[in-house]
Amino acid sequence: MSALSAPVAPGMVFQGREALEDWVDGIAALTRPDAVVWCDGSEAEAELLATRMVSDGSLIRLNPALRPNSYLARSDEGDVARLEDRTFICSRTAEDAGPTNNWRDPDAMRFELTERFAGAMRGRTMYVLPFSMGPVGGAISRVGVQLTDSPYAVLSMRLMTRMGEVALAEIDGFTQWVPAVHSVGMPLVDGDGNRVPDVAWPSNPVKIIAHFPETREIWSYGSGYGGNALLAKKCFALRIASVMARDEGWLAEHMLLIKLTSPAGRAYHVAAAFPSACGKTNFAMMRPKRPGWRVETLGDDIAWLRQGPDGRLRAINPEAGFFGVAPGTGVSTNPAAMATVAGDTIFTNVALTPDGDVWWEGMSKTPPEGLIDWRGEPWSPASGTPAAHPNARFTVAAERCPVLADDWDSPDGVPIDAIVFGGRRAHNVPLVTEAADWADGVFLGATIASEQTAAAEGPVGELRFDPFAMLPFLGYDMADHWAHWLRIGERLGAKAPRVFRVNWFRKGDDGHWLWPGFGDNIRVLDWIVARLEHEVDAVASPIGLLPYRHDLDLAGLELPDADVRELLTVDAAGWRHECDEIARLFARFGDRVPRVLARRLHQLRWRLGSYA
Ligand code: GTP
Ligand code: SPV
Ligand code: MN
Repeated sequence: MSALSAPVAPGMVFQGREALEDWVDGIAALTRPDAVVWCDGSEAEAELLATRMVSDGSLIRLNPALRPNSYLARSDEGDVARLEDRTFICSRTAEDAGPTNNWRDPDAMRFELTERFAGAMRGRTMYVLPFSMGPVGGAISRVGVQLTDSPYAVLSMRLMTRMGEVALAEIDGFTQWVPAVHSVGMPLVDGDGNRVPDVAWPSNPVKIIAHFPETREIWSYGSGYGGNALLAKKCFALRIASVMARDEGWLAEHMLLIKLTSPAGRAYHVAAAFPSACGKTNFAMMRPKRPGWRVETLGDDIAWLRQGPDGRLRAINPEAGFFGVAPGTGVSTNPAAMATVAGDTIFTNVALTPDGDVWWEGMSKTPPEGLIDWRGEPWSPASGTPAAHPNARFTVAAERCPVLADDWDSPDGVPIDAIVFGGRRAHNVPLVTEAADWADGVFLGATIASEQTAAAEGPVGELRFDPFAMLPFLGYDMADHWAHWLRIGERLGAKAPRVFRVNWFRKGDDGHWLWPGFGDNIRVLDWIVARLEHEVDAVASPIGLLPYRHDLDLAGLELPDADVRELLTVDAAGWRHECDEIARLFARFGDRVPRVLARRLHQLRWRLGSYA
């Protein structure tokens, strides 16, 4: 096997149709599938694949009367989330990947991948998935091609991207495309050449998600789940795209995108970065609890932003679907998401009801009787485990969303009025603050911290810094990313969007949420719009501009006075401690930290020193 040379030599250019065909042939020669199928992205093709998966037991067809054209997949228990310690950035130098990424020497990684992928697809079909990130032919859009031996990945990529003929037609003689190779790492032929039976969720105990920033390549082995397998998403649209964006002067960010219309009838576009499982999908589909406001969805996870010819920052959602967290999603918290997943949806790792529908924690107060849990076992509340995996997800096309904005696939994107940073913070971070200027905004983004969630393997609840909500998703050095943001701001000048920080997750000492969240978050957007329109003043504090209490619409909430005070005040002692943590974060990057940010930290400490 090792006699096979790596099919992709460093320096190879992934450009044009002929190179694409050569590359597909080369990967097929390495991985040795039984067949190679170029996917056209059609309905008929998807139906055929799904039907085949239902008959081989890798998908469960849900009751068409309750959940038309929808399926349930159950993953292997060892393959339920992104694996950050198996995700690698293989830039030429370790310095370029930075201290927060797992760096691997590209030649060593290429050698390992060649060994692992040799014969990895034996007995399976290799699917060729051309896809466009962003509206086909759009100014900010890019194309990629994923090769995969997972039909689940094919069905998901068809929902998540503009996949198939439309994207292939974009690849002419000059088009550069991003190559992405994916195998679940479980060939159906053993070492002696004998066929082995398939399993419902093939995967390999060894998992590698590798990125080569210089050649823009993605190689993923051993996992079929989410961001590990749908390579257009985090691998391309964030890790590889962030490197392209650095080199070309734009931004690829872990951000939702909304169109917000005020009671006055004015429309604004807002981009917001929150770490994984911290509320982007909910924010993106918010049903405002205050009259006259409207929130419409453009994207729920990733935004590509670029300065337009008019000098303003414009953004697109490069994706075409949602891969959303199921638990916690219900008609009271996110009715738009519930309507979106009413049909044409793939559910993964949720529970199954006796009548063939799905259920998860938070969908309703009391679980239906006779549930089968995400592992396929009978379940009751007495089981003591969740019925749906905490990182159970739905995969569905954006077009199904009842509150999708009409300009969601505008080829030139939408102009951004405000950027919002957030995280899951039980303490310290107020409900909302505004950055004094762009550099302050970059400081807010750089110092996002959040309690860890189930979206990745790791200790849930532990506080960690997640700068720009990009810690697991940036393809280069994090401090260089901050410098890049500062440069973008210089170029935008007076046309730069205003920057805010929010926190929906503040808790009281007894553990209750101080803020109702969800549709009531519109009250915070209301204040943000009032600031954009210069309608209200703000209180200067060491950590940013805070709302005057009387400028926040709290009508009908009946929040205890003490809770409101806690949501809007700055605890100097807590922030002095936070400064120590930020200093430790900055120290990890040495002198790559932009001087402006180091100076802001210094100033923050001084201001806190004299703050009661
Ligand atoms: P990824 O897809 O992993 O990037 O996640 P996301 O950022 O889109 O998070 P999502 O909107 O799916 O929310 C994750 C969890 O946070 C769910 O369980 C939600 O119920 C919960 N959540 C979202 N918004 C709020 C809020 O305003 N308040 C509270 N308390 N919880 C929220
Ligand atoms: C996240 O973890 O931020 C997700 C899910 O959006 S995944 O696609 O698995 O990365
Ligand atoms: Mn995400």
